[in-house]
Parts: sequence; C-alpha cells; structure tokens
Amino acid sequence: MRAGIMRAMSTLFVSDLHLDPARPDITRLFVDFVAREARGADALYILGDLFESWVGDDDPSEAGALVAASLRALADTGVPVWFMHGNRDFLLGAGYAARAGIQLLADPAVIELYGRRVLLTHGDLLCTDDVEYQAIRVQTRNPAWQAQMLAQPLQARLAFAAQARAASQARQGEMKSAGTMETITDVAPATADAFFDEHGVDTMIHGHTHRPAIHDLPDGRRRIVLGDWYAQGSVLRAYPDGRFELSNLTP
Ligand SMILES: [Mn+2]
Repeated sequence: MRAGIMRAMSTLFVSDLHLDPARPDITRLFVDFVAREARGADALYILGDLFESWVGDDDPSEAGALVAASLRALADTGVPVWFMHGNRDFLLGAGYAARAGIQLLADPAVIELYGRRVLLTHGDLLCTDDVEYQAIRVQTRNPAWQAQMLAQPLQARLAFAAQARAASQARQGEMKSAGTMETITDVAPATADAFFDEHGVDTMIHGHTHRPAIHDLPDGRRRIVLGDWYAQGSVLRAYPDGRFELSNLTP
C-alpha cells in the first residue's frame, strides 16, 4: 500500500463497465480507479462485460489498448487481476489477457475470500427465464462457433458485432413493450438456489442484470449484484472481517 493512504485492505469486484468509445469519461473513470484505489487492493476481479463489444484480440478499440496498459501496470505492482467473460466480451482471449497481465477465470468459479468460499459468475447463466437468450449463449460459447468467428476478417467480425447488438436491442424493445423485460431478464430465484446448493456456498457475487444490491436471503445466504458503469462507476469492496460494501464512483 502506498504511504499516506489510510484505506483498509480490501478485495475489489466490478462488472458491466461496457467500455465503449462513445463514453470516454467512463473509460477514464476506470483507468483512474485502477491507478489509484486498486493499487492498494488484495486483488481486483472483473466479472464480465468489461467491454461493450469484443471481436477478437486484434480488436482495434482505443479503450482496449488503454485498459490493457492500465491493468498491466496494476498487475506489475503485484495486485492480481482476474477476468471472467461476460456476454459482450466472451471472445476476449489469451493474447489480450497476456498483454493486460490478467488471469482468466471460468464461469462460474468458486474462490476463497478471506476464509470464506464465494461463488463468482457473470450472471447471465442465472437468467434462465430468458430461454431465447440461453440458446444464443450455448451457440456463441461453443468452441467450434468461436473458432469459425475468429477466422473471419476483422471487418466481418465488426459488422457481425454491430448486427448482434442491434438484434439484442430489438429483442429488449419487444420485451419492454410486452411488459416482460423486468422479469425475464432478471435472475431466476430457483436457478440461484441451485447454484448455492451445487457449489456449497452461502455467498454469490455476480453482475449482468444491472440491478445492484446486496440480497440477504433465507438460510443466511447472500447474493450480491454488481452495478453497471453506464453513467457512474460501481464497485464492491470485500473486507477481511467479512463485510461487503457496494458503492458508486462519480466521474
Ligand atoms: Mn452481461
């Protein structure tokens, strides 16, 4: 820890930054967070959707280059940086991870956090009421599909990503007008229960739904939902004494 900073040690969790050239202030907010607060952390976990879109490690976005340099500088100070794929940046590969000094985590993953077993997941796996999305997820996470996609020229992949985003927005528009958006795109409680049971944990941390909250559930279980970085930042701090603190960062 740098001299003069009286912050308690903590482990930091973020997700759903959706970094995009259209919101350079948010990229700057994240780079500042990495350069300052994260320097004093025990570890930084990025639980998916770091980027709004990622078409392969030759992705030409300026945000990609800035974030790689920023995370690499953090990792070089000895702070471990872990990355789990989201539904926007699932094509982020070993090449970019090496450049950024980050370690890839499978989804879901169980970690040991100050003596407690904690389940980490991006969160889309929990949204099982969205049957149509789950089918798309199975297709796009298939290694053969990904290899075929990555073999396309960059321009074709960028065009595909733009088309996929337009289709996703159209679907969300349909769900909004049908009044099903709120329920279908949220976590299915029975699926969350099954995740707690299957992994033998009482604490779960995820993002994806953009509904930040610390849910205290029956049986002493806790489901923590990270917030998005659309208009502000959102960070979860976990402390060695077992406390969790979820708060916003102002640009
Ligand atoms: Mn997501």
